[in-house]
Amino acid sequence: MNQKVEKVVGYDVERIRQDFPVLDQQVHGKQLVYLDNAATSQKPTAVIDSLVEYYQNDNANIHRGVHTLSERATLSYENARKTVQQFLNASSEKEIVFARGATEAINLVANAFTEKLSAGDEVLITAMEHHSNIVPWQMLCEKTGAELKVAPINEQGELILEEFEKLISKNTKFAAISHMSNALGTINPIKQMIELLHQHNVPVLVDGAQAIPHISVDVQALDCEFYVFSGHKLYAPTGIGALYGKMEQLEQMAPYQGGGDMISAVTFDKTVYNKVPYKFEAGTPNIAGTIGLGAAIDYVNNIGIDAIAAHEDSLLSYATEQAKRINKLRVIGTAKNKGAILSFVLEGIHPHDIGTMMDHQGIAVRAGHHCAMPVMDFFGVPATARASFAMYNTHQEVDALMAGIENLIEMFG
Ligand code: C6P
Repeated sequence: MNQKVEKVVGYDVERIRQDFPVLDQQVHGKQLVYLDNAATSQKPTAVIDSLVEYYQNDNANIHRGVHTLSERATLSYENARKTVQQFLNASSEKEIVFARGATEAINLVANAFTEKLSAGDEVLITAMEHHSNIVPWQMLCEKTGAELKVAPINEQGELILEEFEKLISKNTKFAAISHMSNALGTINPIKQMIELLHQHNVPVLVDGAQAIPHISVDVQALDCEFYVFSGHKLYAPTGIGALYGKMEQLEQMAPYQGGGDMISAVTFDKTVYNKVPYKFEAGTPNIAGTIGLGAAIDYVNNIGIDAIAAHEDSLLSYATEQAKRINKLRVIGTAKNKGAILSFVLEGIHPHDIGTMMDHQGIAVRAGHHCAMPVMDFFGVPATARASFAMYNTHQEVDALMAGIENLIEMFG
């Protein structure tokens, strides 16, 4: 490894790796190098144990039974809500709604705004959004006659803030912006963007799916109306995520789905809905997943999100420097403010072949459009290969990635 690389003092990555049993395996006869963390991250033993413990000792439905197991399950579930509240620095745990993930949380909000928008209104997004933060707003526009406006990006993959500002008008009734792009790694100046939107009283949803494992989030300081994320990118199980919403917004919003637990009284004539947040949590939720999310946040807090971010920044800088040495490699997404994602293409090799051939060397990267087809169109590529780093990745793994890429280039001539 290049000796000049700066490592974060006191960050014991080898110790952390021991908490992730899945990392200790061979793939195609090679030590696994897992660099697909933006798709989903691996789970520490503490999270896996929390699921086993719940199913072995406490499994019961919540908010329904008076028996001991149900009380224990309810307590653990509601404790996880408090953990999420503190993690986001929301002012109340009632502002945390559990959902399947970022996608469901965005759809929940878009669905509620159907009642509030009409023809002539506009919804503002950016050109770097994931499909999950495009399609629900397109669907909302189709239903209401509103128009979708898209703020452009530059060749580095950064939002052009002046153009974003120009698109905000008295017609703008909602904005949905990503905190960090999954295809480019760009971190948006969301505080500034929210301030600009609030000058026109526009409510904002921040898609934090990629930011949440890397950036310390304070929803009160950001002052956003909504913030969404998926647990599975934050070392928690799949199928669980959260929506933060300001209480005054959530109280005005229609429920997303009807069913058990979201009601306080039902007759055939009329249903009275439950209070926020339960109004938005119809049916038996992902109880184990929610408890796992709480355990994942505890685990991250123990290491410290700032220490994790510093380590990942060091990996990204190192990878970016090393990538410059490879002539046939073009990095897609070179924003000044970037999270731990290296998207790239190789001259003469299709990204899907990169993905497959890297796997044969034990290296897991994602290849494809990353559910961000408009970003691919902008850069004129069908797809990219993407290496994305997490708290347990090492500088040696960056070396393995670069060696893997050089092998490919040699193989393909
Ligand atoms: N991006 C990726 O490999 P869900 O699927 O609901 O957990 O997350 C959706 C989502 C929303 N916004 C952003 C910025 C995202 O990156 C994602 C998920 C994964 O990049 C899967 S496509």
